[in-house]
Amino acid sequence: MKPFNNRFKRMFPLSLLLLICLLATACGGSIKGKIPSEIDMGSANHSHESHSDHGTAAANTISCADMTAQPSSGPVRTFQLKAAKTPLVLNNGKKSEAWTYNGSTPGPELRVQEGDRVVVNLINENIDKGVTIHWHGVVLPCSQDGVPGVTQNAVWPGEQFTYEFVAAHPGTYWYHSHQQSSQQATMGLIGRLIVEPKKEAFRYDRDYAVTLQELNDKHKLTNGAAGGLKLSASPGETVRLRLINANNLVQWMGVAGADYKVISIDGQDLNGPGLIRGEWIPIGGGQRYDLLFTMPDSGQVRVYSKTEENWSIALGEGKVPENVNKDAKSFDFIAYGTPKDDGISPQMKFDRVYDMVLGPVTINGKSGHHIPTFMVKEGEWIKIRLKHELGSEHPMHLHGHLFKVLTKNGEPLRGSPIYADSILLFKGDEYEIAFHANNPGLWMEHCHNLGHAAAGMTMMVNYEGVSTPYRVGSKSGNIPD
Ligand SMILES: [Cu+2]
Repeated sequence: MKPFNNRFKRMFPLSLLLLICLLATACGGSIKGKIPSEIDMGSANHSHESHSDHGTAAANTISCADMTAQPSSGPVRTFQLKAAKTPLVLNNGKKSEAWTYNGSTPGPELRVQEGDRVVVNLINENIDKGVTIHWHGVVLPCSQDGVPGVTQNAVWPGEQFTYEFVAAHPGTYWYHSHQQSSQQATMGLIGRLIVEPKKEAFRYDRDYAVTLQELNDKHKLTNGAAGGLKLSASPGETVRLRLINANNLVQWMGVAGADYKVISIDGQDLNGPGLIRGEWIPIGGGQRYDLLFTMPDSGQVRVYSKTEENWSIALGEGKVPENVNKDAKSFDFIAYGTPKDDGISPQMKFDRVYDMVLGPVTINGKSGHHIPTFMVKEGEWIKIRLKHELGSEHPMHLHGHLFKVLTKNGEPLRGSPIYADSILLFKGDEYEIAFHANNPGLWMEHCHNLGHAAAGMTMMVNYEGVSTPYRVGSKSGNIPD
């Protein structure tokens, strides 16, 4: 915690910043109000409205719509998700408007095995503005990514769309509508996707996945429950707790009553994670952290947010453990776990290097479709240097790939390799990340504070030679914030 006078000195710039953010958000709103009629997100420069032949792929390109799941030999798991307006009565008796998949928010937890072929039939019953499903963090073919106006058209009331992909990477994922997602995720169109591994790297007796969400900007829910969640666990049992932050803002999560390990970030296992005592874990919007701990003899472990007492999970019965020290340090993966050489290093040669300079709601000083696309070619190694210059936290999320974190604030990572689909930047932070361009398509990269995304903090990483028949804009109604 900063001394008070220090905090006081920061008040003025802070309020100024707040004003800038409010103005930027308001401008974002009006940009959205005047959204261009038709934008081709598949072109290298989509700063101007497209006048190309609608629906035809340009010469010598492959359409994203034709990039579908390869044949696979694993079992097929079929689900149906129906999006509908649902008046909810929460467990605390309060009523809330909600938009749900299958009548609840979060929607059903989909649990599959690594290698399974996942088939999900989405039906839109009555969400007027259209819906999609984006499989957050899952590496899948372009046509299955659920981005309206890029990989498909929004699914309108009475329509349906079937998603199909192979769950190749085990881990903790989630799904949400990517049509006007800042509104639709908040209204409840979210759910969990857990891909269980064929061979488990860690041993545990209990496996729980928990979604933190703020429904309708009012109700802080933990797996849909207001006022916290209770889960069973007995002394001596080992628990894997998969935390999913489906909220826009960073949550600082603490574990009271047990030492713990961070075994996975964004669904990707860490190598040789060590025991942690205290420490607040900053989980950015859209990010997932899996924790592993053994239940103490005293009976209870409490995992909870530093700032929101309703985001709290009590595991087991017995004596309530002492809280984590409010001033305890933050978890940092820079030196956590054991190094493992995978051949990807800050020193290696990259085919292309791109910069992303983040402002309050801008990338490289620009907004939305005016942000120049990062073009890549299949087979290349790409490095992105991110720098957060101004504004609140930005959890930057890349679709269709897992990237590796190379450096943080100029220093190479010294612990476990970190692979992720999002990187959380606080003001002043700099990261270098790298990915192999091995999944041709048209991929969004955006802030997962979805309010920031709606205000323009969203851009494209496009492969050369890939086009889309779909269009973003007022004409199609596809609005993929
Ligand atoms: Cu942001």
